[in-house]
Amino acid sequence: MKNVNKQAKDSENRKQQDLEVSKSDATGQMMTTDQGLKINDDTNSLKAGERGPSLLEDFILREKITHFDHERIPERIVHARGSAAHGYFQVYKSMEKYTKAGFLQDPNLKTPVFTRFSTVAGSRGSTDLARDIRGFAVKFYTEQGNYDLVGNNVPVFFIQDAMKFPDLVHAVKPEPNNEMPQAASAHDTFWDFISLMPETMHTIMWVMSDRAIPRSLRMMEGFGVHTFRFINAKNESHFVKFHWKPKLGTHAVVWDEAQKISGKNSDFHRQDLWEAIENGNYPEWELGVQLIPEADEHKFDFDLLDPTKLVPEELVPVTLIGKMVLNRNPDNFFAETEQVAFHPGHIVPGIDFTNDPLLQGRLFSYTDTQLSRLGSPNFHEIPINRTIAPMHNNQRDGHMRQEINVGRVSYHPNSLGGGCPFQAKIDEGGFSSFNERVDAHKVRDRSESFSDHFGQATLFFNSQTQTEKNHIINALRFELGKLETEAIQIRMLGLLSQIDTNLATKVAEGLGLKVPKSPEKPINHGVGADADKHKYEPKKVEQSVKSSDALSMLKNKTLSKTITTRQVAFLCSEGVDRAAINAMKAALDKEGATMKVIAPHLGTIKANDGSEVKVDQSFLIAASVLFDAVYIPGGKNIGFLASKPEAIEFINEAFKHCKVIGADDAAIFTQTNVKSVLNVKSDAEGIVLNANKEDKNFTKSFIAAMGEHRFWSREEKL
Ligand code: HDE
Repeated sequence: MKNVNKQAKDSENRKQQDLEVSKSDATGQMMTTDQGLKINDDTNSLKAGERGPSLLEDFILREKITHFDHERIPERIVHARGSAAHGYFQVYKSMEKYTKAGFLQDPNLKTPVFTRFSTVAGSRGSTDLARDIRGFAVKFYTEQGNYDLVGNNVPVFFIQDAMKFPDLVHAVKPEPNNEMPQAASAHDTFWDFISLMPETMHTIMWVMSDRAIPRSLRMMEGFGVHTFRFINAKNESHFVKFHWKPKLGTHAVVWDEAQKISGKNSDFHRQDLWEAIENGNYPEWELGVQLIPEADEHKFDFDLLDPTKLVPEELVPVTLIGKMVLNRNPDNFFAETEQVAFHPGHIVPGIDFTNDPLLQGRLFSYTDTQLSRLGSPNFHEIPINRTIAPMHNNQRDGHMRQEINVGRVSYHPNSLGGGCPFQAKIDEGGFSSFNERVDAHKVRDRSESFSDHFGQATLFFNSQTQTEKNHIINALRFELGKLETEAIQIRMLGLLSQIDTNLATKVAEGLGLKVPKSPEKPINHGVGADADKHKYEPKKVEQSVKSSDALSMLKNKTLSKTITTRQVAFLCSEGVDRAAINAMKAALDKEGATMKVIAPHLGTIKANDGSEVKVDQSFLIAASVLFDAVYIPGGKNIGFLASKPEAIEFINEAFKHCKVIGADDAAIFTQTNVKSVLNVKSDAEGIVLNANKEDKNFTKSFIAAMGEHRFWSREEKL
């Protein structure tokens, strides 16, 4: 057993060892120029006299400034804002029946991975909490070469054909005349495009749901989106949909919180991921697959090649086949997170593409974009991108080539180099594309089987709890409410009425408009002007599955009750009950949750027993939106906090966002001087009281309530 573990550990470390050779550590070293010349003065430039002009001769100044002048590279055209971590993937049991992919065979093999999460629309410095899809890109450094699973946290995409991707991105990015708004879809150009492209409706439902404002990158699902293929050693194909299921469950914040977090800490997600890994709370996901035999391709109400559709788990269950653990932060953001280059076309034998027209376009785009972003076809040599598999071919030269290819041969076939490098036979691991029969006319067209634009949008909406439906309605009211052009709002109401009449009516109420009686007939603008319009008329196909729990975060079994890594704010001031702090802290520690003492000032405060309590954050810095729950320990504390507007605001906000509030003394909610300013109903759900310190189960009750995460009944009452 020991040997097996060692083998797993060794395989996990292979990429780390590979990166080691490129690391530079200046500890204990002298400063030099790029040429290795030791520098004697890094503060003063070379001048003609103390007060004279700088000399062109100053090669040290020139080198330093020139390097600085060229430090920036173009940010990613989409997914510019991202955070990443290293880790490993391990399969639970051999998947040999379905795929020959090497990393999916041996449960003792740990394949190194580098995973980058991102928002789509914002720039590199934009807020983490934008309403947006999140990228979920995993690079597996397998022994057969790099495999990239470049997915999102939403299982479907806006458009069906790569041809419309530049239009979609132009529409959502800041408007070109004034570069506004940043990292936001709530503006006219986005909704103008969306309202003219009914195929976007299903994904719009997801983006308007709380999936688009995750609580943490560690608490969101991932999806491969497209249908891919698994190919086994007998060359048999199964269609496959990939899922990542987070061990901590799938959780979100609410929109009001998201906007406030953006102001308080725009690195909220990045910091959360970084700190979790630094503290040894390694985030984990299970990889799930939906497998569909080749023969069942046409069995569904939708086309498997259509990326605006998902396969309901009621029709094809998700089988969990392995796990990914992220356990190491990058050493250098630029070298790793910024320079990593993902590409859905990086595959290994055993995995292959389908003819999904969105995927097909992506296969071109990703290498192409690296050429302008990273500047050279040699981007595969950048340490974070290089494979741990042996790499030999006849590609040569180009900007910044690192490899020194020896010998005189750089072509194939050759006899001078003994025919090397050899082509690999299939049984030697050589890749060959799935032998799919394609027999067709060349057409610029789209299949009629892609025409259902509303069926699964309705399925998604119908699958949500009332709370989730309300959040979707409010998100649409917010987004559409920001538009300047009424015609776009009305067009959107027309489309929403095809999904659900109540949804459209509720959104219309918020906008002060009426749902159009005879909405403009949606036209699929994605197809050619002289095409047979009837064929392309968007349809609604009744789905055989009417409601799917897996699509709702609140019904979903992945909504785990664990409170590990959750953050609790302890609101304290002079005279606070020390024993109460200790008891709650100990109980939270046991659950892996963390606490911070929030008080009127930094430094320390005196507890009721005379001891000093260290303050983590003052009210000036802390905010309720940065915490999952609030605890108000007893003592003299209570009277003081009740008169402190910042504390009242803290508690009110936690209540508004349906979070757990625990207090040792009900007085905080009932004192006459605060009653008028405190919006908390002390008998509401999720308010846990330890009146007169009599409740021995208080900490237990508080933790159990935290496991429910939010008490939505309060929101409905508000
Ligand atoms: Fe991307 N996408 N994409 N995309 N995408 C990029 O590649 C593109 C799509 C996704 O962390 C770019 O290296 C086209 C779907 C992620 O580095 C670019 C189309 C899905 C990331 C590009 C799509 C994704 C990208 C920009 C439609 C989910 C970030 C920088 C045909 C399955 C990867 C880069 C990272 C990044 C093109 C649609 C996921 C321009 C043309 C669908 C997670 O190549």
